Amino acid sequence: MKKYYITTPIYYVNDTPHIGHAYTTVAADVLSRYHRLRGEDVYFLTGTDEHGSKIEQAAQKAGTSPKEFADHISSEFRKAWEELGISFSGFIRTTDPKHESAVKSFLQKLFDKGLIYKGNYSGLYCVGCEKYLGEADLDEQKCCPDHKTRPEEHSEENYFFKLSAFQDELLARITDESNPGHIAIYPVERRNEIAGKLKANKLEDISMSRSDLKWGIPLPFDEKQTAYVWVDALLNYITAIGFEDNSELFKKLWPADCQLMAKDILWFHSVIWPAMLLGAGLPLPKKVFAHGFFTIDGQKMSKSIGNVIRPQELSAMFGADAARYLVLSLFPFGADGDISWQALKDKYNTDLANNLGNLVNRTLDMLEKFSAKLIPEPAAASTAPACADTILSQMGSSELLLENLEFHRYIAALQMSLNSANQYIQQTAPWKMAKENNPELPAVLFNMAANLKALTVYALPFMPNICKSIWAQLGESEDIESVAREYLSSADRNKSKNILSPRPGTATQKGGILFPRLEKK
Ligand code: ME8
Repeated sequence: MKKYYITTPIYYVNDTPHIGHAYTTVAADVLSRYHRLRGEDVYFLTGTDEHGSKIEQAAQKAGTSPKEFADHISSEFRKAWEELGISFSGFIRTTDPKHESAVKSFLQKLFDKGLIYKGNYSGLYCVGCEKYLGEADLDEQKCCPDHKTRPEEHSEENYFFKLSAFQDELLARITDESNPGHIAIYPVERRNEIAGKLKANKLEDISMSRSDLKWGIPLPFDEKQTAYVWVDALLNYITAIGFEDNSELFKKLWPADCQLMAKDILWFHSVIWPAMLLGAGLPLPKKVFAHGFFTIDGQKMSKSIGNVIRPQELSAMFGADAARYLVLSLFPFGADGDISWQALKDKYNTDLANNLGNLVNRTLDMLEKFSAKLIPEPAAASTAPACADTILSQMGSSELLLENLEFHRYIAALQMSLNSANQYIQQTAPWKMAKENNPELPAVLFNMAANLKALTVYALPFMPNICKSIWAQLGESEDIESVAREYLSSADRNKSKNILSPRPGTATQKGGILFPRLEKK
């Protein structure tokens, strides 16, 4: 069985989750669900990043200990992911003793190899970014442009990681696709940016410990210092799956197949992380994908502006499944974009309330009216055109879009197929056929049910609960996931498409409105 190991960043616990975190996590979930349906052995890791100055300061402000603070916010992330139907396999916290111990063994390994050495560092540290900034990174007010705060002067004796030793190897692994240890960075423009930086500038060694910060993992070779929060955090991708014991899970899963994040932290994932792995003699992730950063109503999302959107608010407004679909539908995954409540509502009304909601409604309505709620027998010699086959083949070729993380285009393809299913009803006009006692009516009603079933298979990774409910309305007693997996993982889909065919005689059960229309205001 092919394995698929996918990760999200582990999120800082200085604040509760927002739509940015949900964006990456939902994307990872959709991919996980799709790969599971393809019959792959999927492991999906997410979690929380709990050490460092940022968390220490947030806890202090809240008048509690960093651990208590982290416990609370980490559980908020878990809750938010549960609400959004995130099907993670593992949830790592960097305060897990297993993680702490594995970080120590990894760092000891690098130290023993002479890749970590003691030195003096002085620089400007931005707590918001949890990194040192150079003078050139600051704005005119000498502030961090992202956090609008003045970085703190730090001058201390600490440990350095020999990042500079890996410059050539990194460049080769990033740019040469024929290299067996190639790390594919996507989108390609970002790959070029990273490669350009590696070509143009000499990599400098990085400070990898802090002498004045207690809230971190003590270094195994100098207990007075703690590991730099990014070094600690990046290691989660291997500590969570049993790196320290070289477990069966670790041997099976590593290297990761897909690591997701936004462009803000691509340098850490495409340069520092691979260098750490090279240092330890481990393979590099196969693919690193940095999606864009979005603004809300044209502005950076921030608590002080008051425009932060929380996942719970999205679920309350649209329902969890629709929220999952909507966040991935507005702009291409690799690009920057703008989000607004209005754009989300408009998309909800067009794609879900009008297109999908209507299709479900009309299909179930007509089965009730013209077929006594039963899936009819399609006449053997029917001449009614079948549309489900076209949907299956169109969506089948769109799967590549999903594999390439082009959610936005995949969603557009799904909408096209929904349109054709709605047009099918318009063109065949079952209400007229009923009036005219047209003998093809049962075949048309059967086809309508078949279209809907085909579409749910392809909407399933985005809207698992809605699709389950549509199946229940169609009277399907079999689990949609098992049936969809049987179809999508079969070697010959033409042969296996019968398993998606509605069964005549099944009693349907019209449910309530799936997507109530939202008014403009
Ligand atoms: O950076 N647009 O954690 P973090 C799109 N702990 N995505 C966004 C976003 C936005 N406006 N805001 C946040 C950290 N994200 C580290 C990671 S990993 C070893 C350590 C998403 O809580 C996006 O995935 O600041 C981004 O990379 C991540 O949240 C940053 O989360």
